[in-house]
Amino acid sequence: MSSHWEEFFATHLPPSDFEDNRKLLKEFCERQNKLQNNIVLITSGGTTIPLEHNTVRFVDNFSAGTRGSSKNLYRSSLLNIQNLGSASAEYFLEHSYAVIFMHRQKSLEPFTRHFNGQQFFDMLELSDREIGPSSTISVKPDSVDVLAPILAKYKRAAEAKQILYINFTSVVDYMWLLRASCECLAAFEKRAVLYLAAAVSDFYIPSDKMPVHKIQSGEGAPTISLQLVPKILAPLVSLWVPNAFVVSFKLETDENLLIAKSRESLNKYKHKLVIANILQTRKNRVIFVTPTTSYEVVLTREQALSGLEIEEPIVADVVRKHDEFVSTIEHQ
Ligand code: PAZ
Repeated sequence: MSSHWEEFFATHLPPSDFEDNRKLLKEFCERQNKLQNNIVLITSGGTTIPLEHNTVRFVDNFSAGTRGSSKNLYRSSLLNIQNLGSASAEYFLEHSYAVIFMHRQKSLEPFTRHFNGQQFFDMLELSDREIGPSSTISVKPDSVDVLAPILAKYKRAAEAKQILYINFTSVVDYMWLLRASCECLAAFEKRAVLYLAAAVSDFYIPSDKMPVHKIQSGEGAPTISLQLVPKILAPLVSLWVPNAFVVSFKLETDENLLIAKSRESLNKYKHKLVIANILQTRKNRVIFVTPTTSYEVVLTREQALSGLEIEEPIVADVVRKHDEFVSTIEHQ
């Protein structure tokens, strides 16, 4: 009998651009593996579950995508500082990791997350009111200090081909891309970190139970029956990347459940670390839960005002734990 996750893949088609992404992943990983680099897969942003095959309506999971991408260099009005996933990507790059940034389409991305569209335009100056062939665009002198360090880091990562961007929308896209990423990461063995910060739907409507066309309101309020999404950490840890350093995130709204649920997850899937957070305080406080310990990483108000982001100490701690894990294995 096939397991729940095997049945999921057997009954849900991959996204249409799946083969292109698989090729990109393969090329990126082969190159990074030849260079003997450490690598991190960061998942960031929320997954959707469509209510119709021709999707007009869908249910979304909360997540701005900050954790994966962020760097709150300046807490001024110039910068957009939302998103965990995108923040962490910048810090892993600083620790010389190659980064696969697997994110929800249109959620925050590393580097560009610092500027929302209008704020970016406000930093630029146009030479003439009447646009002509000699018109030029420049950065306003008082914005150079803000833009230059981020641009320099972006260019460094791009030129070194140190980061690969892959995007998903639905939970089905996410599952296929996650498995394809793991297929490539397996070769890195202990040098791979999985940093699973995406907010993945727990419930969905299976493909064969979903209407093809838009649900008609004239037919009355629909009764929607959801099923459980397979717990993908189970095959991921035990089969796909058994030698990697796997970190999952746990989001709760009830503080009383946070540690217990994180421990439950560690006991069940046997990965290395759960980073637990509460919805309202996730930008200032997380709890690192390992099989034997739990401790808080907290950002004080002063630190936040001085521009520090919580993802900086989070990533520093994950990197330290990953180093320890690698050296423990080497000494066995
Ligand atoms: O993307 P964001 O910075 O707004 O939020 C990050 C987060 C809360 C989604 C992440 O830290 C997290 O807890 N992810 C796991 C979610 C879950 O338990 O499904």
